[in-house]
Amino acid sequence: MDEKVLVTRSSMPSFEEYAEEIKPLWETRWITNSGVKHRELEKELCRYLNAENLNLCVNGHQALEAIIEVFGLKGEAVTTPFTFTSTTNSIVRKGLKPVFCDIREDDFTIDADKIEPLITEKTSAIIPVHVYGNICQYEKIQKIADKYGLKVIYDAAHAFGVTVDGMGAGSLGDASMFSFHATKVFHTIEGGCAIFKERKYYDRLNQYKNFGLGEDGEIDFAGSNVKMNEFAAAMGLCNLRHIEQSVASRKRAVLRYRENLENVNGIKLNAVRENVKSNYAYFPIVVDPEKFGKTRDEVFEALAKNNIGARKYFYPLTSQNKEFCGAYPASQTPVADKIARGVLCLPLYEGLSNETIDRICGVIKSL
Ligand code: T4K
Repeated sequence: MDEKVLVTRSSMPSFEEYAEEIKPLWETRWITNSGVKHRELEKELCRYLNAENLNLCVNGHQALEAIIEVFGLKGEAVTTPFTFTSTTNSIVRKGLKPVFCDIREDDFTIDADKIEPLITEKTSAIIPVHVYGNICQYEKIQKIADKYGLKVIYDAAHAFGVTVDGMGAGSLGDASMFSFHATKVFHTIEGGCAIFKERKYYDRLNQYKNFGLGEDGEIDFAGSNVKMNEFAAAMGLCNLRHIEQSVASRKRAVLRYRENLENVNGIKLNAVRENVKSNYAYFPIVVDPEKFGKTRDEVFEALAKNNIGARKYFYPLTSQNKEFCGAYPASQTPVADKIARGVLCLPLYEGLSNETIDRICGVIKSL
């Protein structure tokens, strides 16, 4: 049996590099609460992403909840059901009602042309997702938000380092959340950040992520604990030194996949946009059973039999989460429903060899 291939594999610095980075922590014993590594990583990330007001958090999910909290949002948020459940969970956990909007057929992001009819007097935000690093129709979304006075918060968990029209993904909307989870293009083991358009929210999150503690030692509001620790920040500093090489390796892998699968009838690939610089975070395919002759699940099973761990990111739709008790029939978002039934993310990570990619594609083509 061939060696097992998983959907992704964490990029790692050398053990020596990481050991060197964390060595000073044994001298200072300052290992959390906005220490030296935390401050350095914030600065380095601002430089790399050409961003301001970037606030490190314990993970991406908590960063998203924190953004909703510091904006003081209430009521309803228009969002996508085609995402990891974190997006929807954040909305629900912060006491808002998610209102699910359909997605676009070619890049799987929220369909901006379908947002406006979903807005009511209770709507306070639009929370789209740059799914797989595909950038949403940001100009159309902003226009709608401006017209109705809504906040725009991007779930940019997949969009680290992605640029659109020469701008970093983090410069869009009122705020963006990035995930630095172990499975992401850039990681801090667990971690994430919020990037705000306005400085005052960066300051507010600083306080929120440390229990609401003010400079005078008083608790100004009931904050939480969303701080990134020094070992995580140190991992980020190491990984950031190698990010270009890591993305280049992913790019090579994606081009190899495309060469293999571009002309297979019934297999649809992610749309490529001229104005977007990708980070090659995921390699989704969408199986059309009528044209391909097999269902997505049959492709998944065939890969599994060959020790290849593809994943059904993102199936089922988050609107089908049990807590909603069927309140959002999938037929209300028909494109999202169709894509979720056909999508499969193939293995993709730094160092994935061309031979392995050919083997994966060989299994698919043999069907
Ligand atoms: N919004 C979106 C759109 C997201 O995709 C996510 C996270 C978030 C928000 C929330 O951000 P965070 O709070 O996580 O920062 C994974 C990740 O846990 C999750 O971060 C990610 N999205 C989601 C898409 O995938 P699982 O349950 O599929 O991961 P798991 O443990 O099955 O790992 C997948 C593969 O990754 C493994 O087969 C091997 C590899 N792996 C995994 C781990 C944990 C490694 O190589 N190293 C590791 O340490 O959720």
